[in-house]
Amino acid sequence: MTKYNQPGPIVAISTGLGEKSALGIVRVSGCKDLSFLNHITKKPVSFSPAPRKAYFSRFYDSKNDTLDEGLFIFFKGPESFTGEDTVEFNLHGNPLILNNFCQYLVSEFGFRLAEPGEFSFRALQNEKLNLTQIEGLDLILNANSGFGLKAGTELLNNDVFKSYKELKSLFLEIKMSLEILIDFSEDVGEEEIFKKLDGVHGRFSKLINKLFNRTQGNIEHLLSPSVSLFGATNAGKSTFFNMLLGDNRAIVSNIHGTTRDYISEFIYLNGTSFKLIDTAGLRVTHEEVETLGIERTYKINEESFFKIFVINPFDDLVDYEGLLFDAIVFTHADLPGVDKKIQEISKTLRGEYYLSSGPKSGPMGAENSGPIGPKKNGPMGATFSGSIGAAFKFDGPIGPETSLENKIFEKYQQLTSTNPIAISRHRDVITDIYETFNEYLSTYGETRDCAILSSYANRLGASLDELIGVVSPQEVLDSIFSNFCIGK
Ligand SMILES: Nc1nc2c(ncn2[C@@H]2O[C@H](COP(=O)(O)OP(=O)(O)OP(=O)(O)O)[C@@H](O)[C@H]2O)c(=O)[nH]1
Ligand SMILES: [Mg+2]
Repeated sequence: MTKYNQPGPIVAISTGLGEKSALGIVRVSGCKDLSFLNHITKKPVSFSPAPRKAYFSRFYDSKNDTLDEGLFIFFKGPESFTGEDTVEFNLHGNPLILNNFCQYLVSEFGFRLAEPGEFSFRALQNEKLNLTQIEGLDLILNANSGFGLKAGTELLNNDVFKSYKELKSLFLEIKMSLEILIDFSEDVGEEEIFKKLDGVHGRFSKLINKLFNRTQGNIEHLLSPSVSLFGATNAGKSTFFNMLLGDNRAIVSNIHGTTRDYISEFIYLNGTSFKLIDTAGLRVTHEEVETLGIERTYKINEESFFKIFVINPFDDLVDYEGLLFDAIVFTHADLPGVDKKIQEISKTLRGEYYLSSGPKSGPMGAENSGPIGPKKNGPMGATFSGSIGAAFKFDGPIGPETSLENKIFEKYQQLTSTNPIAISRHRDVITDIYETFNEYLSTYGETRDCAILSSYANRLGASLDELIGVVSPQEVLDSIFSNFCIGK
């Protein structure tokens, strides 16, 4: 964090730098006066911009050449994002213009190019935002899913923070009661204090249990949910990938091992973006590069949010030990005899399946992937993940209840319905508080030893301060701010 601790004026491009765009924003903060603005706009020394008012101007360099023209808005500290005097310039979005503009301020007026997240760091330092809000901002800026956006907004709006503060104030009541118990129990009466403690414990338990429940489940998957296709070589994964994408993105051929490295593209299902991943086909190989590709397939399978096992029903079924799946897609459904083949496989492989009949079949859905065979075993229940290794049991065929798209979205909704806590730092500290509090409670129930209870209370206090962001270890701050983009 030392790199952020240098005061002085900073400048950065605050909009995306990836592509040329109509507009781009350059932001400066911490300028000691606005004389630089008079220079670059050629306005008289007497000109002083009113805060929060947009001015149109041309911007000049020292040789009187035009850098660009656009709007500028002055925000007087502390009424600004960083809490310092800030100016935002709305320029044309060509990165060349934006970079030249920044470089000019650096070379002529003593600005420094901001580090990633440095504007937000100053906002934290000047108490414009608390640490939880900064983390929310980070989520909003980097979210790849509706869940990430919603969770980020909740943090930025301080909704979660309110629960943390409530937990802290309940803790202070506990701590206070313990101190009275140690120092003044004779004056107040032990029974009276225990009665009060019982009540606060109940309220603390209720709140920490509620928060702890929101830390459960595989939440990391929800921030950037991916849908992966895996299976044997030539199963038809790349064909199916292209079909879902509506584009011939992946190479398809009848040569085994065509896809050697994974390929990913974003697809949108019911307004949420999912990363669709086509992987290297699985087979026994001694070829070095293909082996590396297959290792990646296993890793992707482990990390994916929704895993689709793609099977050509005319091939022998292979038991891929350790791989998991949420649904099966049988390809080659356009070929005669496919029903019989699927019936045979369904005797050994259990899971919900969908049919794909190559590129001719159009998008999948209930119409062209209806159930085949008797649905005598019904759906596999709420968690329909299976293990390929463990799945070779006779359970009879189970057809899909709904389209594959809905199935993916259903799983997504199921996991987000508990309103999980998106930030792993919060989940870790909440778990720590939950565990320490339960240890504290059992000591309270067994011995009521004030010395031990106080030591638990001290631990709880430290964790609560960490949760609220009063004390944030250096590495936590470093990891939060290094994740930010430049100009934020
Ligand atoms: N008739 C028919 N042919 C298909 C279907 N799906 C794939 N194929 C053919 O099967 C062959 C293999 O398809 P790919 O999509 O490349 O298979 P893959 O699973 O990606 O294979 P690898 O990349 O080697 O792992 C190609 O010749 C495809 O045209 C299908 O549903 N019906
Ligand atoms: Mg392929």
